[in-house]
Amino acid sequence: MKALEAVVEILKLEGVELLFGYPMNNLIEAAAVGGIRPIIARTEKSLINMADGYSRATNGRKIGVITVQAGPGIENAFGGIAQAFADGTPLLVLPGGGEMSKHGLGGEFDPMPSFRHITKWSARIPSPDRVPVMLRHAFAQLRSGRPGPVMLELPRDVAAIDLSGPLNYTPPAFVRSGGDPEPVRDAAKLLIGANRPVIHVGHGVLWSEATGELRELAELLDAPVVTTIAGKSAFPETHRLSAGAGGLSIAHAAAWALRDCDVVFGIGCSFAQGSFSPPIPPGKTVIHATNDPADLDRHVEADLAIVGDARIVLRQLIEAVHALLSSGHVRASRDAFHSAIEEARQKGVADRHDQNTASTLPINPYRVISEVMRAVNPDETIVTHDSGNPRDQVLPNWVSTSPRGYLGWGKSTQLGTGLGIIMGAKLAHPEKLCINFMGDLAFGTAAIELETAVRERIGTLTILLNNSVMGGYTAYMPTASSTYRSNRLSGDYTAVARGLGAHAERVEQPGDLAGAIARAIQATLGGRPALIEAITKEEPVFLRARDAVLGASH
Ligand SMILES: Cc1ncc(C[n+]2csc(CCOP(=O)(O)OP(=O)(O)O)c2C)c(N)n1
Ligand SMILES: [Mg+2]
Repeated sequence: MKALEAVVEILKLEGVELLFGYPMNNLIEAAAVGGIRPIIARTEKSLINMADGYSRATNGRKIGVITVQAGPGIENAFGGIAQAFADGTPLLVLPGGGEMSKHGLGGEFDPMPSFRHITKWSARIPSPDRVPVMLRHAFAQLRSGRPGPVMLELPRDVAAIDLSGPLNYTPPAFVRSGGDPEPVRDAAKLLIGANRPVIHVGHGVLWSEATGELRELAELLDAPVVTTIAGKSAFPETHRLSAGAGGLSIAHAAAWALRDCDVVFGIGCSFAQGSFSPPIPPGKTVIHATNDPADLDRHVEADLAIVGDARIVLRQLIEAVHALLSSGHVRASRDAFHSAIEEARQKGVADRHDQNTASTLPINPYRVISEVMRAVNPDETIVTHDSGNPRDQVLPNWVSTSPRGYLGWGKSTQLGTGLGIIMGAKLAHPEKLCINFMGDLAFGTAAIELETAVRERIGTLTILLNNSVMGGYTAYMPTASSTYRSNRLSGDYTAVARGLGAHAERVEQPGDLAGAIARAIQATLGGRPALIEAITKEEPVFLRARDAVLGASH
C-alpha cells in the first residue's frame, strides 16, 4: 500500500466522510476512490472556514480535514488556519509537499516555519512507514487539550512509495482530565459565599458538551451566566439566569452583571482581553477554569486556578457545592443582584425597541435581524455573524436556545469567514436551517462561494445587510471618507448571487422582509443556497462592552 493510500485508509478508520479540498493534490482523487466525498471550494480561505464550521458544529466529533496544493495552496491557506487557531478549532490540514529527497535547499515554499505558530503541531511525513504513527499523533492532538489545527505535509515522492508492511492503525481516544480537588473545593466555597457571583462561559463549554452541567451548577448557585462570542449558545439564552453574550458589543444584562459582580467564575475560557472579549473589571475575585495552563494569569490574574476539561470540572464543582450545602454552608441571597440585572435587561429591550420595529428607509438592520428571528425556530437553526457591524448587532440580540445554535467566532475577525463557517455547519447538519448575517464588504471577500454552495447543494441562507459602506468607518478615516469616499462600496449583489445560481431577492421595504425570508427558507429546503440582500441603513449603534463594563455609565 502506497503512503497516499495509507492516509486515505486511516481517514476512513477515523470515520472521515468529507475531504475539504482544493486541487491539485493527489489525495483528492485517492479519497474519492476510497469513498470519501471531496468538497471543492473556490478559495482556500473559505475552504478552511468550511472545515472550521464543520468541526465546530460537530464539537470536534467529526474533524474538518483539509487538503491543498503544495506552494500556492498552502500559502493561501494561512488566513483560514490562523482564524481556526485563534478560535481554537480542531482541523487536520494535509497539504501536498515538494520532494523529500530534494528538501532543504529552498526553492519550494516550506510551510513549517510559518505555520508552526498557528498550529498545535506541524510536521512533514519523512517516509511511508511514518504515516500511521504521525497521523495517530495528529488525531491525539485533535482530541486532547485546547483544540486547534494540526498540519501534516505529505511530500509527493513519499506519497508514491509503498509501506514496508501492512497498515496497522487504531484511532486514539478522546482524552479529558479533571481539576485538582483542592482548588475545586475552595472555588465551591467562594461561589456559595459570594453575594454577586457571575459565571463567565467560553468556547470550552461547547467543545466539552457541558451545557447540562453548566445549567445544573448555575441553578444550584443561582448565578447569572454571561458568555463570550465563541461561548454563545453554551447556555440557553431564554433561561432566567442568562445575562447574554458580550464581545465588542454586549447585552445590557451581561454588562451589568460583569460590572457589578464580586466573583467571576470563568469556565472553558481563556480570559483573553482583546477587543472582541467581554472585559473583566479590576478588583473582582477571579476563579479561572481552563483546559490550557497557558491561559492562566495571562490577561486576567486568577485568585483560584483550575486546569481541566469544562464538563469534568463543572461536575466536580456541582458535587463540591452539594457537599458544602449539606454540611451546613448557606448560599448567600442573590435577589438584589438578580433584580438589578433584570432591570438592565429591560433597559436593553427598551433601548432596542425602536430599531427592531423601525419602518424607516433604508431598512434598519435591527429590523432585519428581528424579522429573521421571528421567522425561525431557534432550536432547529444555526446562526453565525460576520466581522463588522453585523457581528456587533447580531451577537447581543440573537436569542440562542441550544448548544451550537449560534457559531460565534472572532478571536481573529477575518471578513467573510461567516459564509464558510455556515456552509460547514450545513454540511454537518443538513436538517437544520443555517443562516449567516454579513455586511457588503464581507460579502465581497467570499461571495463566489455561493457557487460552491450551489454545486455542492449546501442550502444555506445568507442575510446580507447592504448599507453600501464599511459601517462606522467614517470615525476611523474621516478625511479619506469625506474627500475620497474611502468608506463607500457599491454593487448589485442580488445579481451576483443569481448569476452564481442561488435564490436571491433584494428587499428595500421593511414590510417585504417576512415574505422574502419565507421564500428564501423554502429555497434552502431543496438544497439551494439563498441570499436576501436587505438595503439597510448604516447603524453602528450598540452597547460597547468596554464602555459599559469598565466605564462609569451603562
Ligand atoms: C480580512 C479583514 N480585513 C479587515 C478587517 C477590518 N474590518 C472589520 S469590519 C470592516 C468593515 C465591514 O464592512 P461591512 O462588511 O460592509 O459591514 P458593516 O459594518 O458595514 O455592516 C473592516 C474593514 C477585517 N475584519 N478582516
Ligand atoms: Mg457595509
